[in-house]
Order: sequence, then C-alpha cells, then structure tokens
Amino acid sequence: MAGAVKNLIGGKWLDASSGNTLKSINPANTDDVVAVVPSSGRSDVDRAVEAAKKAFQGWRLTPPPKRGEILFRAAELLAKNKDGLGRLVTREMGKILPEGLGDVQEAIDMAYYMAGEGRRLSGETIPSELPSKDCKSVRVPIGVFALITPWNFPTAIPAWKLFPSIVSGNTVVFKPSSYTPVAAARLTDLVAEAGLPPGVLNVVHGTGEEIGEYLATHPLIDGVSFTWSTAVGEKLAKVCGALDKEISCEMGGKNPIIIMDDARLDLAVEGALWGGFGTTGQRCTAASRLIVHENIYDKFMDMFVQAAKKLRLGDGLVKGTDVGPLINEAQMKKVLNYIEIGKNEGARLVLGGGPAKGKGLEKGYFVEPTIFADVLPTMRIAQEEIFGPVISAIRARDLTDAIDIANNVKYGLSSSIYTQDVNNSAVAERDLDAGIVYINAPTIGAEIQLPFGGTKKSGLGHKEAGGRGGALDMFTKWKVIYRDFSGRLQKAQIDK
Ligand code: UN1
Repeated sequence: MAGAVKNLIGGKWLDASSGNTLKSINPANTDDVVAVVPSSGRSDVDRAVEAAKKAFQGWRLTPPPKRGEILFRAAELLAKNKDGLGRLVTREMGKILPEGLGDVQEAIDMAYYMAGEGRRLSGETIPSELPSKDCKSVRVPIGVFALITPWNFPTAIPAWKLFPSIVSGNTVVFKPSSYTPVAAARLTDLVAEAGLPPGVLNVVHGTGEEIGEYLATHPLIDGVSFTWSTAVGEKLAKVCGALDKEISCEMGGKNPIIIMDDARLDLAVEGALWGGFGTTGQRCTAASRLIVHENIYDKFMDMFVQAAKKLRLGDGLVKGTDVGPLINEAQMKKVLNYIEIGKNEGARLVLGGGPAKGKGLEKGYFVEPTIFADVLPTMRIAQEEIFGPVISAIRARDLTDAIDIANNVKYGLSSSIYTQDVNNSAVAERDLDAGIVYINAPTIGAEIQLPFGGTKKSGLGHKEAGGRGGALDMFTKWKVIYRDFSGRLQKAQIDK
C-alpha cells in the first residue's frame, strides 16, 4: 500500500468530511490496492474553494519571480523523486515504466518552464498619440481556478494546468481523476513542500459524477480548465459559459497517420506502433487511423501486422513489456464493444480482437493489440474515439484523398504524415485540419514549450502548455493601463 491520501485544503491535510473513501486499484493487478482516498462531497469542495478565494489576494500580489522560484523548487523536488513517482504512475495507471517516467518528466519540464515565466509574463508598451502619456498592456490573474484532470497522464496533465495557473497568480482547486488520485497527490505533496502559501493549491479527491460539475460551477470559481471527453467538456462549457466563467477544454481525438508511397516504411511502421499502441492507445493524441497510399498498402500492412504481433503485453513494471492494461473495466468493455462494432461493420480483423489471456494477465484489464484492415472512412471505428489499442487502416488513392479522409471526422487534435517528398509534407502541413501536425513522426509526443490543443470537437477555449498562445492565455487576462503625466486634461481623438 502507498498509504492513505488526503485532501489538501487551506494548507491542511483532511479526510472527506463525510468520512467516505474510495480505492485506487492497479489496473494490471486488481488485487493491488494502491491507496485509500477521500471520496469528497460538496461541503469539501466549498471549503477548498473558500480557502483558494481567501489566498488569492496575497498570491496575486506576490511578485511573479517569487512565485516562479517556488515552482523551480517544485521542479527540483520532482526531478529528485522522478523514479518513485514514475513507478507510482505505472502502478496506478498501467502505462509501461518508461512512459510512467516520461509522464513525470513532462511535469518536470513544465515546472522548469513555468518557473522561468515568473521572470517574463510580459505584456507590451505601446506609444500614446498624446505627449507625456504612456500606455501598456499587462497580464493579470483571473482568480480562482478549478482544474479537472483525467487519468491517462496522472502527473503531466495536472502539471500543464497547475504550474501556469499558479505562476500567473491564480489560486486553484485541483480535482484529479478518481482513477489516478495517488500519483496526483504525490505530485501535489511535492509542490506544496516547495513552499506554496496555504490555500494557493487545494486538492479535492472524489469522483467526477459527485463533485466535478459542482466544483466547476461553484459561484466562487472564476475559471475552469478541463481535460477529458468531448461530451463532458461541451456540457461543462455550456453551463460555465452561462455563468460567465472562463473555460478551456481539451477533449477527444481520432488522430490519423498518413503513409505515402514515398515514405520510409520501416520508419512508418515504428511510428504507427508507438502512436497507436503506446500507452495502450489511451492518449487523446493516439494514432487510431492509418491512412495508407494504395500503392504500398499491402506491403505496409504486412510489415505492420508482423511487427505488432511481437508486442508483449503485461504489467508495465515488468521490464520488456511493450503494452500495459486499460485503466478499468468500463474502458475495457468500451474497447471490446468497439471491436464488435468493427467486425459487424465488415472491417477485416487482422490482429487481436479480444481480451488478452496468458500468464500474468489474469488479474488486469488487458486487451490484445488489435488491427482492422480495409476500414472505410465512414465506419464508426474510423470516426469515433475508442481510447484503446485498436487501429483502423484505411486505403487512400493519393495525397488529396488521404487528407480528405484525415479531415473528415469531427475531431482535429493531432495528425501525421510519413513522406520523403518535401512538397507532400508542405501540402499536409497546410491542409491537415488539426492543432498539431507531425512530419515523419507519430501523432504523440508533444513538447511542453509549444501550445497543445485541437480544432473542431477536440478543443474549446485556449490551448494548454506553451507560453504565449497557450497556457498563459488560458490563465491570465489582459489589462491595459494609460498613464497621463502631462498635468492637464488631454483628449484622445479630439481635434485641437
Ligand atoms: C493526452 O493524450 O491527453 O503529446 C496528452 C502527447 C503527450 C500528451 C498527451 N505529450 O502525446
């Protein structure tokens, strides 16, 4: 057991006021209880939001470089604890250990990057049309933020939201997924230990059903940053919009890799395996569609299926494992259901297609890496987000056809093309309707110093990560200051 986890409210570690708890379970071995966690209710949320509200005035006035120094210390603590925290991510979420460590590394990167923002957070100075008058725009914090995060990146996605919101001068109430609360709690322990004043960062554990919407719509909440499904994000955006709250949502994806007939097929096979089956397909950025030029379709598919057959399923903590379990029974049922849908739609199952059996897999939520060939672009398995190890391969006549197929879904998060032709890559870069385009790399692996987010039903509001054009826009608002030191009334736009 990793022990018991508590809420963090106004600098104090507390149980849920009801005393209710929930268990965090290892998805590779359901006998393994990672920890017991508070199952909070509305009164816990009320307390946390009030603590954040109370801390806001002091934090708003703390110089940003000082806020950044605390984040720098948090980054150092995270780096020191990377190994243990990475193992915890793997144990609680299921992704293989190199990815568990990568999850933590993404959080570390974000902490260092946002620590530096403390000394930038810059606006503009712009000349006035009048003498002895100056004008500038400054970024100011928005207030109290609700941060609601999913289970697939238990430390990285919280870090995308926590560090920029805090360095910008907001105070926050963070509700991590109830499937990965322990890794989130360990992350926030380390951030608190770095020296944040009480109430700046509050953590409330519990289920989305119980407290998610209540937190987001709380009267004292000024802004909401949410990552998970399009259905929940759109609903939250509607209710929060009606309440005049700032809200940004990162949501689903149906990300394509286009493989042209001039591509290096060895590279494309490797990229498709990593993009499609990495994290067991449980990324918003997962490559769930391969759009393959008809001239090389058979050859590529042959190479791809042969390579996918070699993937080893198992506990992510065991060395040599390539693919871990799904997060829980509900996700497993959803993925298996999509496999049935694919079969019924007439797609050709060429690998996998069911729960994985074998030694070491008895007690986890394992599904075989699954590949459907000859998928038509209109089939549900080519249109809907599955969030599991299921890849649909579609034939394309040429680049124009491939881009049409790629764009003809409701999502637009990430996309990719494999080609050795500079003109093909330029056309794809211009015409793929997605927030992220990769050339000769799979759809996953965005770096934190660039904005992250999608078009269409993949994203709402501001982008995550990055600085300008990304998270700083999410967590600050612009204020414009005019200062007249002429000692007389000067009138803009009025002829003398
Ligand atoms: C997600 O899937 O929700 O680009 C986030 C990537 C990671 C982040 C994914 N850096 O795949």
